[in-house]
Amino acid sequence: QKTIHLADYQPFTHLVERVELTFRLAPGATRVLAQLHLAPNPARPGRHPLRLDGEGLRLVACAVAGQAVAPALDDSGLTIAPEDLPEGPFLLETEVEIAPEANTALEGLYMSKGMYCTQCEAEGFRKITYYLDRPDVMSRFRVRIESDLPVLLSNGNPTANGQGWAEWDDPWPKPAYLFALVAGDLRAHSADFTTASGRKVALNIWVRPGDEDRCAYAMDSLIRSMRWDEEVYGREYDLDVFNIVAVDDFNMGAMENKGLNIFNSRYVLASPETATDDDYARIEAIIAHEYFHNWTGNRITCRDWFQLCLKEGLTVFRDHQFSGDMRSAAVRRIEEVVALRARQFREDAGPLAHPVRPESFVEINNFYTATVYEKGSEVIAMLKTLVGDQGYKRALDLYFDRHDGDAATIEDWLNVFEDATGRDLSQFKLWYSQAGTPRLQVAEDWQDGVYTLTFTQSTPPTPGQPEKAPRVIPINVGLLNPNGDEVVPTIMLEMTQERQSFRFQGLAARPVPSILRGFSAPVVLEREAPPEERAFLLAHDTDPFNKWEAGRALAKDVMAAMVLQDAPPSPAWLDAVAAVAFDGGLDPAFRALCLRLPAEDDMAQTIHAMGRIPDPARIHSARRAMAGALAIRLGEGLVQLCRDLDDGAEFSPSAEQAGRRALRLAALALLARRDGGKLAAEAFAGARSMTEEIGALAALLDVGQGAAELQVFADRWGGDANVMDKWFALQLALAEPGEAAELTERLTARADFDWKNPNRFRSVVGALAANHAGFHHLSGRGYRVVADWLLKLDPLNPQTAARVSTAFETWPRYDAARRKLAQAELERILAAPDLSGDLREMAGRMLA
Ligand code: B3K
Ligand code: ZN
Repeated sequence: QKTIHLADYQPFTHLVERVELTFRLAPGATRVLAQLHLAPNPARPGRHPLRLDGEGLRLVACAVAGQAVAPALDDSGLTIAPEDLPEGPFLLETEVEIAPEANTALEGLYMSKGMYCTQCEAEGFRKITYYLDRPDVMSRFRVRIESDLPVLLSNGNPTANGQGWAEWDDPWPKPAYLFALVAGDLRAHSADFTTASGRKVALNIWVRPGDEDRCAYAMDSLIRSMRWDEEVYGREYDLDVFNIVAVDDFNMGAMENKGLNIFNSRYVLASPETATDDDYARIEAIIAHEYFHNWTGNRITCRDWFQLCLKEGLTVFRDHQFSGDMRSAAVRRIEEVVALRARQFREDAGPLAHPVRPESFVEINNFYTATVYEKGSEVIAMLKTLVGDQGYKRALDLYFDRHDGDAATIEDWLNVFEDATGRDLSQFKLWYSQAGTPRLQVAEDWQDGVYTLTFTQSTPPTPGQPEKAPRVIPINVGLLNPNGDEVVPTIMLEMTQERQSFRFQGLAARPVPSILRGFSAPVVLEREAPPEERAFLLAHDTDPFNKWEAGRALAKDVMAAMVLQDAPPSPAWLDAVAAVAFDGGLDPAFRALCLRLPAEDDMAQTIHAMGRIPDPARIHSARRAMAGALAIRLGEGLVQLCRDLDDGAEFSPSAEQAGRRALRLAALALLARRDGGKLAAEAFAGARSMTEEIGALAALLDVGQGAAELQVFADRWGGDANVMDKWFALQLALAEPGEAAELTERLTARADFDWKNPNRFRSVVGALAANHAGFHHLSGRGYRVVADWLLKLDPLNPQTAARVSTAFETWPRYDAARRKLAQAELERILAAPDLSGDLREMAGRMLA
């Protein structure tokens, strides 16, 4: 298998002026007729053969300028010799046959429950027809679909249709990865939208019959996204229709195909009875994300796949801004950082660490990572902090002006910022090329009324990058008086050197610093502080992120001391949490976040960063003990809290109500530790929403109860795959460490464990891998069961197998016994005959 390098980029030999495609759909034998209007690319002078990508296609016919030719065929495409090509522009016609019903990889054209659908990003179009399947080759597509199915969709605007056929025309040139086609017996939930300049757009969400009444929230999110992009970025929608299709078998969340977004049904369908508040928030965010791609990704796309963060980092940043505007910005920011640490910091600390813009890859699908997406977004957030809101706005206006219609690069992106703001971003660019999470150490000095903060930055080695240069780090800092008043409101300190001091004058007393407010840079702040100071900031910090962060740091200090020194849960921490939990002046969603204990995997990462070896079993017991101590400390107040928060109001998915439910369920879970789950059982029986139903069930399972409720839940929801995924995942998330692997074996033996469905596979195998103490159990069974299932899925769906395999990425941080067990499983995977390139690359990198 070949490694592709960024440094080898060359424009393609040919340009595609127009593409006409005809699909004659049939499950076992679909015919695809392609007419490509090609021309030599002036950027590549000389005569070149024509190389087209193609995989798993049966070539039926091929003609150049009307003359049949016999191209050279191989596993990855076809080549037509220069002598067989005219000198100027010419028409290439091909006809191929493919079998969508046999496509289990869910890439290219495949079938899901009788419906045809496509997934082309990154390199799926080559499984549909022979083509120049790379993002810098952009063309106008016209599509004709022939099928008896009632709904036939493709990109762009509908132009004509009749009995058994439909035609679509996309006026916007696009790379093949944005191509989409859907055919099925579908129903629409429709609405209209009028853009700022008066264009009428028909909006449709297409679902299976019976699901129409679960689309309202997705539609509402879409309309709000469209308005927001006009108001905040001045970006209007550019077609007459915008279609979204929900499909049950999908390898990821959703896909931004031009004018025809395709979604995993779990990120579209929602009703109070079936979707949790988290589901609602995620639907809103993903609908927005895919919609925002219309400008950041589609109108301006990537030159090559190394530039993936150009569209993904920016679009994640935009969907974060949007969610922050729609909901509590503070709560959203905390949730973003929790997710960033759980996924991206974890990736950055292990064998899969790579820069936001990688320099080489084997399988590009393996690089749709937390680093490209989430760290890519954080890098843009820093850029905005550094150039200011006005500078950011000028730069983005220039970006859209200058690059509309382009396949652009990170260099283009940074040039726009340099030109719009006059800043030199050469050092900043290191954020794109250096992997690893910087560590930031802080020293303080207080003398003669001058307070000095001295920062030192360093980044641990990552694969292929032993040495790192100092980066630009925007550090937002505020200072508080010992009485809790803010004496210096947030200012940005711009760190550019390895070690740098910043002075504050005119202070009456030694201040308490609040450092890295709003999490202004994706770094690990290594600053030891006494519990009193953390508790002080939790009580007084005016920055909501750092207020939460102080509580989180305190909880981690406590957990680390319990794990490493057998210390008891500290009263200082218990008091501090109690104060927040019962502070009616604070947002309930914020209080709920403060009650959440650090995750076990996150704790393992922290302990490892302290230079110690994490013991999953000890971390698990410590976390349990912390919850138990908290339940005792909060006492009867919890009952009152549950009562106060249950106001009987009619369900709304609003952030306010969701926050109240979150706090109530957090209290309920703690109470279960005191009353053995009595109140939780009542809450389950009286649940009026899926949030309450699953929340109460979680509280029960967490204290070893809930067997009867599990059965009730399965009887009630057995016919709803999206809801049942929660049932599978929850049991595994809360399984005892020694029982998780065995439970997985029981659940995977069930008839409804449809392992070829990625959602179900992730809800079970992925959930076992996410049960920290269960997966890393010393018996080695967790590792073995996950590896067995990866090997079973790989031949059918390598993309999802490779994705779930990242469960193993943390193996080097554990003790010798666990390392040996995990390594043996990775070696077993690597040795499997006919292993996919996807999984081979992942296992290989994890073992390197
Ligand atoms: N761009 C797609 C992801 C494609 C993943 C290909 N393996 C969804 C998104 O980021 O919006
Ligand atoms: Zn995206």
